[in-house]
Amino acid sequence: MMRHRFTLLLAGTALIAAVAGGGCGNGSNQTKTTNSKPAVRQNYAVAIKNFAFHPANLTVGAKSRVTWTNNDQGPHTIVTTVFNSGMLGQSETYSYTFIKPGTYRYHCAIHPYMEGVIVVK
Ligand SMILES: [Cu+2]
Repeated sequence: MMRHRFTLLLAGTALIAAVAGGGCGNGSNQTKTTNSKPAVRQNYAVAIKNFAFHPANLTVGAKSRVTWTNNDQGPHTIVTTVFNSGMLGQSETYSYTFIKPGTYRYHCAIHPYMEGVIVVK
């Protein structure tokens, strides 16, 4: 009679290559940048129409993405201290994800009287 022997591969001694750091005491000044691609929690839209932002005042939570759409024929821009959309032609959009809470006032560089504010909570 033939006996089938089942060989159990016991992975008991997985070789964990413990690459021991050379023990160079470099202190703990490493800065971790793990928020390069934050997850967007919510999306908001701001329309640009008749030389105004609609809504001009918008309150969002942190990590919200706001998308501006230019519904005018002429170009507009959205300029804040943290970003500049550049020229937006008709039907063009610009999106920005707000990470840090704060009050972000913006305007159109071409028409400075066009103003808006995003409050990030
Ligand atoms: Cu404008």
